[in-house]
Parts: sequence; C-alpha cells; structure tokens
Amino acid sequence: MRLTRYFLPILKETPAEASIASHRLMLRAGMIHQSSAGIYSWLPMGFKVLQRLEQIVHEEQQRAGHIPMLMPTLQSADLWRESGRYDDYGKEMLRITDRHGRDMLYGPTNEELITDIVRNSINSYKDLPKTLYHIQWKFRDEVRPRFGVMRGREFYMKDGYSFDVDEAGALHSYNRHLVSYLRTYERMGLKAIPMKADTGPIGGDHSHEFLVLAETGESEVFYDSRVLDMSLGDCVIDFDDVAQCQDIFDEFTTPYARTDETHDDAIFSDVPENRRMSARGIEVGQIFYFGTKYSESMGADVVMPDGSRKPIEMGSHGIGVSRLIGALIEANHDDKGIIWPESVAPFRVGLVNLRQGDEAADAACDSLYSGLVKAGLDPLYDDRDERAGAKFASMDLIGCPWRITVGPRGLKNGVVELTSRRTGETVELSPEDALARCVEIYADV
Ligand code: 5CA
Repeated sequence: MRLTRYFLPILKETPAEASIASHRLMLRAGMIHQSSAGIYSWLPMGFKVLQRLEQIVHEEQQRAGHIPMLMPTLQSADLWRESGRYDDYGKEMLRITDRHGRDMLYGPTNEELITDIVRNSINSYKDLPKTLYHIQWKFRDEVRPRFGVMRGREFYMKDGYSFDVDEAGALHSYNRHLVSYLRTYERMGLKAIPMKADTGPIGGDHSHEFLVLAETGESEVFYDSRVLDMSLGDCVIDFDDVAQCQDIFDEFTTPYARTDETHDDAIFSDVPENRRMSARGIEVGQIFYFGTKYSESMGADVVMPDGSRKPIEMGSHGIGVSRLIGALIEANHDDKGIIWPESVAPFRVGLVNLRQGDEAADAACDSLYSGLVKAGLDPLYDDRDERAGAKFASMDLIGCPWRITVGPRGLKNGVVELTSRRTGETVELSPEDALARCVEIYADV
C-alpha cells in the first residue's frame, strides 16, 4: 500500500479520553474511531489487524478439528426463555422489539442459539462429538465500557460450542480447546496464562481464563513464576490424542495460576516464596465445561446404543478477538508507538523514501515496493512529500516490525537501511539483500 493512497488518519495530539497505552495508540494510529460509548468503527489499519487475528484463530480452530459457521447477531428472546437466562442476564442484554412486537435481543453469547440448531439436527450418539464455532460481533451493555476495545459494548468474539456424548468426551473437548488456545496465542506472539476461573453467567463448574500480564489489566492474578517459562513451541499435537491433550493440560494447569475470584491463599502459600507472584492481567479468552445445563433445559439429547435418550454434554469456549488487539499493544509498545509481533502486523515492512521526488530514491523505492508486494510482504510505502523525521515518527507509531529506509546518500554507496522496530538495530544492505532478508524473516511466520 502506498500511504498517499491509503486512509490512515493519524492523530498528532494524544486523545484526552484514552487513559491506557493501547487505547491511546489505537486512536493515534488511526485504527479505530469511536461511534458511541464502547462502540467503534474499525478503520482500515485496525480492520487489517483484526483480520490477521481472525485468520490465525480460524487456522488454529480448524487445526483442532472445529467446524466454522456463522450465526446471526440478533436472536429471538424465546430461546433464552427456554434456558431461563432471558431474565437472569439483566441489563447487560440489549433487548429489542421488532415491528410485530416480538422480543429480540442482540446476542451477548450463543449457547441457546447453537443448542437449538443442534437439537434440531443431531439425534444419535453416532453424530457426536462435534465442535461448531463462529467469529461474530457480540453486544453486552457493560456498566463501564472503557479502555477502548478492551472493554467494549460491541466486540468481536470467537465462540465455539462442543457437543459430546459423555463427560469423558466433553473433558477431552475442553482440553483440546485449552491446547489450541495455547497455540493460538503463541502464534500471535503473546504469553497468555491459563488460570482457574469462575464461570459467571455462562455457568458450569469447570473453567479456565487465559490472561496476558499487563499493569493495565482489569483482573488481579496470582501465579507461580514457573508458568512464565512454559510454551508449546514446535510441539507436534494430535488433537485426537486424548492422552497427549490431557498431558499438555496437566502440564500447563498444574503450577498455581488463579484470578482473584478463585485465589486461595492456603494453596498459594505452598508455592516457594521466591516464585509467588501477583500482578494484573487482561482476560483474552475463557473456556467452560458445563455439562447438560443447556441441553437439559432445551431438550437437546441423543439416542444411545441401548435406545435410551441422553442429554448432550456441552462446553463453550471464547476468544476475545477485538480485545486481543488491545492486549497485544499493551504487551508490545514503547513511548514512540506500537511494536507489532511479525505474525499480526498490519503491514509487515515499512518503506521510507527519505527524498520523495529524487529520481534514484523514487526508482529504488518503486522497485523494492514491487519486490515486497510480489513476496507477499504487504509493505506500507511512505511516499508522502514529508520530512524524514515525520515519516520516521509515523512508522514508529504504526509499528511495522521492519523498516527499509531509502535515501540518495545511501544509494550512492549502493545501500539502504533495514531497521528492526523492536530493537532499533539498523544494518546497511544492498536493496536486493534487504528484500531477501525480509523474505527470510517472514518465511516461518
Ligand atoms: N460463551 C462463552 C464462551 S464461547 C463466553 O461468552 N465467554 S466470555 O464471556 O468469557 O467471553 C469470551 C471472551 O470475550 C472473554 O474472555 C474476553 O476476552 C472477551 N470479552 C468479554 N467481554 C468483552 C467486552 N466487553 N469487550 C471486549 N471483549 C470482551
């Protein structure tokens, strides 16, 4: 993309309403625009990051064997009356009446809708297990929407629903989700720690939240510092392998890690003192196993081999896709701006022309630009007629992981500069080598 043709409304001033870095930087970098409290338009660059995250979530969900679909945002109140949650959900639910006087609502989550779909189409134990998921907008009329996309009223969520014949199957589905979430967050360059959690309005007795440590996080967390050293890395996972998923579950959930809702001082005190940590965290996902809570009240059951009928065992599993962008920025920024991990960067390479209009600089930039496009590296070429300082400031704010700087002086010696946004390190290379180096960096991303 050439910057002169793009829509990137960068703000010079720090917006007064933003009290945390991610909110401030998303506004300043022209990623979002508030339309009303807790509701945002996703401007082109914000939308691009959202799509990158969505893509990773889709790939990892499908790798784990989960099936994508799409349910509507508007739901009939009748389904929620069946489960008993229509009244329980309270003021967080946005209630709407259509022209026929029918009660509708903007979905805060989809347990009822998916249970209705499944009870109408699945009749036999042979049709299970299944996990269906979608990535869709949700609405929760939060008392205090704040911190930009972090606690929005309208937000984007991956919600998946698992259906199993028995508890053992449902617990495998639960473990499979935990493992696939670990992979998902790692791919985004995030450390998200699974922590034992309360179930809240979703219900059930088995739940983990995934927390990214950040001073600005809304949750208070307590953990054994050992959790910080754990990662899946290149571990090859067979998601159908019950024992492997259980082992990974055990490995990642055995060290103490809890939010204040489930924190237990007596157990925590068994952790060696030098490893006992308390901090704040951002909840970027949560998984639940709640058995037959919805299937029983809504009549979703299957015929078993002996002819009896059994309510389906269910779980639901969410990832806060829009909130993740806030969490990513909280974990990856400095005083100049955002520092995107390579896997989620809206533009993978920034190209800065120090002297727009200089024949050699323009030609070198054009050629690098088309090389980067051809290599699929999604460059952002700052081709504005601006001072070098202003161009660097914009690139630092936007946070492309790598920047290639092209100027007449360097070109005289046959070189351009390649700079890492994270370390600030710069190397001089020929334009061809700079391109080759970028291709190499992104080969595994
Ligand atoms: N039905 C279940 C899982 S499918 C569910 O709704 N779970 S949840 O309530 O925990 O939400 C899933 C994730 O959505 C949370 O972990 C969080 O990352 C994100 N989320 C929840 N509320 C908001 C909000 N107001 N703004 C942004 N993200 C949110």
